[in-house]
Amino acid sequence: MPREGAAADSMSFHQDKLPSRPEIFDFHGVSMTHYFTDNWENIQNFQARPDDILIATYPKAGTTWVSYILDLLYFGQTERQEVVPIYDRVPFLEIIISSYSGIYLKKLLNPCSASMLCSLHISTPLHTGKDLVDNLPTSPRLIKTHFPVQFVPKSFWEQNCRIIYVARNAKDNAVSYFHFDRMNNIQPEPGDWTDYVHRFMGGKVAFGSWYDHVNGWWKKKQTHSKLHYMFYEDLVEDTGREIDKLCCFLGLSRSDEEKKRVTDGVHFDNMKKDNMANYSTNSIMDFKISPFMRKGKVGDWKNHFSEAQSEQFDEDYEKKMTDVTLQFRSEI
Ligand code: PPS
Repeated sequence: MPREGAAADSMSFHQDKLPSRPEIFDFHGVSMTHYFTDNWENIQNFQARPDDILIATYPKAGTTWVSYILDLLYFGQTERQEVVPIYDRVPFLEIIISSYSGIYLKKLLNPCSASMLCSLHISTPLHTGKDLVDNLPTSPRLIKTHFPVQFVPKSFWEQNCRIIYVARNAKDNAVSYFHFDRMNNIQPEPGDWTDYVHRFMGGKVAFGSWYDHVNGWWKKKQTHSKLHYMFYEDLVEDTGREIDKLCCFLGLSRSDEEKKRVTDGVHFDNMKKDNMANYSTNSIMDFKISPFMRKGKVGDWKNHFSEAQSEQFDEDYEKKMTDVTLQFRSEI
């Protein structure tokens, strides 16, 4: 359970001061940090709307990519894309950090973006992902979560919302998460790579076990028909094909030309140089350590895992991933 006073801690740092690294603790059986549990009651009581779309992932599985695809499919390339970062267009529901959004919004408050934000009815400062969702001017609302399936607020199920789950092979996911934890000041200290692999295998990272996460959501797909389960590797292999599937799932008819525009717009190289997609406006991340848009590849794990680590990982994987209907590709 969360430490007492954790909420107060999280609210206590100033906009210009970096927060200290949080500790991992057990929260209802899942490793979490207080940044994602301090707003628990409010999140559990969150009122979803029937047309809300939830983008659910284990961290580093392709959330931003799919968020950007959906944002473009629904709202096209507008001025909004030029001034509002993706993390404010598709808010991270469970996050709570004092001035988290305030930092972003403050940075955006040049005369042009300030008037844009006003016209979008976005006020500043906003303190939680939920506040951002509640203030979203768009319809549908696109919402991001990293929660394991059992933590999702019940109103999403009651309202029968469409949910898109993105999964990524365990080894690349671990590598991406390791570099993210190195550069993100609100993530726990990752330690060195060897330690990290063990922590990842043991589920001792924020949002818990990758194995439980991907399996939990896979099982849910059997009973919730409005859940589209997709894979990062498929997106890399053929982004256009996956966008077609998304359109089908969402009941969207878009011309080939529009879909091509989206496919091109969300190419890794384009997103990497787009300041509204690449998190460069986010002051809790240190890009000198590692960029958010890092490599965007399948198989980068080969540059990190030693042979012995890979063997040990595979052995452990076989024991945990017993459902043969859920298959990942760690190379394409
Ligand atoms: S987060 O912080 O959990 O929301 O991160 P998330 O967006 O889920 O994952 C970040 C990784 O996704 C890669 N990415 C992409 N790959 C290919 N193409 C595109 N367009 C793309 N956009 C994001 C990003 O580079 C991170 O992976 P790594 O392996 O670290 O490069």
